[in-house]
This record gives sequence, structure tokens and C-alpha cells, in this order.
Amino acid sequence: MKIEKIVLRRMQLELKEPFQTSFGTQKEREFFIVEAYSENHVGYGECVVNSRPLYNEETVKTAWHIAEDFLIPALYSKEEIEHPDEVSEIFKPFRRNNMAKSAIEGAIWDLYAKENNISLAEALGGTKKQIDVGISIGIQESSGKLIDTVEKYLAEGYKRMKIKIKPGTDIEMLGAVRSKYPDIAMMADGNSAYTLDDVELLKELDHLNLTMIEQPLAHDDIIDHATLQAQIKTPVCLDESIHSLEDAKKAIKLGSCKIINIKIGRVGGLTEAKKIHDYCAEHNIPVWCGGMLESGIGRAHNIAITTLSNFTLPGDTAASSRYWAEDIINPEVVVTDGVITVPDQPGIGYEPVEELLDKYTLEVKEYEN
Ligand code: OSB
Ligand code: MG
Repeated sequence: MKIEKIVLRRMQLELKEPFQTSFGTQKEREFFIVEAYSENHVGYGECVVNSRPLYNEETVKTAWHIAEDFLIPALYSKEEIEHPDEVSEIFKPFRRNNMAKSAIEGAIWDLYAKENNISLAEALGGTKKQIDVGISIGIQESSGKLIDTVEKYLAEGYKRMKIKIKPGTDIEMLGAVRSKYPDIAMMADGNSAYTLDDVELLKELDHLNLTMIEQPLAHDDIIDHATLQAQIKTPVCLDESIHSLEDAKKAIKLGSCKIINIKIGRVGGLTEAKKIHDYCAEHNIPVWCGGMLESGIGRAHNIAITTLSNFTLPGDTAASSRYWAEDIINPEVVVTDGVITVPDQPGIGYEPVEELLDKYTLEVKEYEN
């Protein structure tokens, strides 16, 4: 497969509602799309990075710079790409910058699947025809508002409620939801807002029957998480701390978590995501697919990876309508009774709509090979 051209397209979409986490509130979603062209097809990838370095160290500008000045030239230094697994090898000399790498690799995976006339899920070795999904709920103003939000998403069929917490809006809010709904699958995401000084508070989570607590401690920690996991029954799930298969191996060895949230962008692409999935499967660590408030293109990739067998817990891949007044793909991602039916068309299986891409594009740049 010869890559003829790559196009980077910086875009901005407006979230239907602001999304609040322990690291900030977001209303606009700035990101970029990668289009990879062969002679006959176009593959799409999404750079799930944000405009500010709050979740990780990358930004839209740094990722664009890394893509333009290093990743695309490295890709073009190779005559042909036989398989998308080669892309992460080509990018290996460049440290980190995983979201930039993942965006380009994702476009090549989609292109590869289209060239071979198979779905991206099939190209990845996924077998599920349907995937279960939950929803991630931002920090709400009050317990009442939180309960209303949970009620709405339960009515829409989502299979588990993930509730964002931070010191001051945690145990009481979660407790209010648990009292109202004694049996729902529910978890919390701390986005690194706590430290080991909060162990007594975190122990109280054990009374709430949560399926897990996601990334309560520092974004770069796996030691303190192991100390915490030894003291609480609630399974710890790592998000921010896991950037690679190596990180996953170390965290599992140390007992830092019992579950891993796999985000394709955070780990540098689908090839690495698959490796982490396979390793976790061998070590009885269930995984699920996290989200970065992606457009439909990024979420199409999330759907494809979730078809692998050890994605046994519902992910954060909610419907297009949860985020956007209009998504940029056709059809939009639809969730029925908490289930997404995996498309079987070639590649990502959702077609980006030209007019909508143009409508929300702030900047486009083409790189000919
Ligand atoms: O921690 O999982 C997270 C969104 C942006 C940054 C970090 C996170 C999230 C979410 C939302 O939880 C997931 C989604 O609905 O895409
Ligand atoms: Mg998280």
C-alpha cells in the first residue's frame, strides 16, 4: 500500500453541554482529523488531543507539529506499508506524543481495511457484532442534578453510569445516586484528583458497590495506586497512567489496578491498544474502551477495537447525540438499549460527510508523498 497524500484537518465542534472533570470544564472540542490517501481509498483517523494540556501533555498545536515535522516525513521514508503494525515501528524513535502517532496510525488502519475490503473490526481481529456501552457523566452542580442526569441516561439504556468526582463532590453525590438506584452498574472517575492522604475517604467507596474507581491518584503514578488497591475492595482502574504495553505490564505486576481503561490515543494507536488487550486477556485483567469526547471518526475506531473479546466491560462510547447537535459522520453512532451494532462496511464503517467536515474545519493542510 502506497500512501499518496496525507491531509490534516483542524476542526472545532461545540459540545451540547459543558463537560466538567476534576481538571476543568470543556465546551468546545478542538481536535484534528487525519486523512490518508492511497490510489483508490481514503482512511480517516482522529487526533483526540485537546487544545490545553490538562489530560495529558499534548495539545492540538504540539500534535500537529509532531505529525507534520516528524511522523509524516518518517512515514514517507518508507516506500510501501504492507500492514498498519509497521507504522508504530516507524514512529518508535520519537518518544511519546502518543495522540499524534495514534491519529496517523488510525488513518492507515482504516485505509488498510478499506484496501482489503474488510471492516476495521475484522482487520483488528474483533469478533463481536454488538458492543455494550455506558456513559461518562461530568461533575454536576448538585446531587439532584446528578440524579436527573443518571435517570435520563438510564432511560436511554446505557449499561453503566460513570460519574466524575473530585474532592468535595464525591462520596455524598455517589451515595445519593446509589440510594436512589441500589442495583445499577456504576463507577467513579477521579481523574487524578486525590492522593494517598485521602485513603480514608476512598475506603468509603467500598460501601457503594462501584464496579471500579478510575484513576483516583496522580496521572503518572503506579506505586501509590498499588498501595491504595491493597487497602480497598473496589477495583482500581487505570486510565492516565497507562501509555504502553510496558506500563500495563508493570501496573499489573505491582497490583496497581484490577482493570484497565484502554484509550487508543493515549497508548499511541490501535496496534499498541491490541497488544495491551491481549496481555490483559492472558492475565485476567478485564479492559474497556475509554473516550476523549471524540467526533464520530474517533468513536468509530473505539467501536472497532471494542469488538475484541477481552473488552468485557461497557465502554464510554456513547451515541453521537450525547455530544453533538450534528456529528460529522453518516450514519451517526446510535445506541439502542445500551448497545451499538458494529458496522460491517469496509474500514471504520461510518462515512465522514464532506460538507460537515468543511463546515467545522478551521485549517487544512496537505502533505504529498
Ligand atoms: O478521564 O475518561 C476520562 C473525557 C475527556 C478526558 C478524559 C476523560 C473523558 C471522559 C469522557 O470520561 C469519555 C467520553 O464520553 O468520550
Ligand atoms: Mg478517565
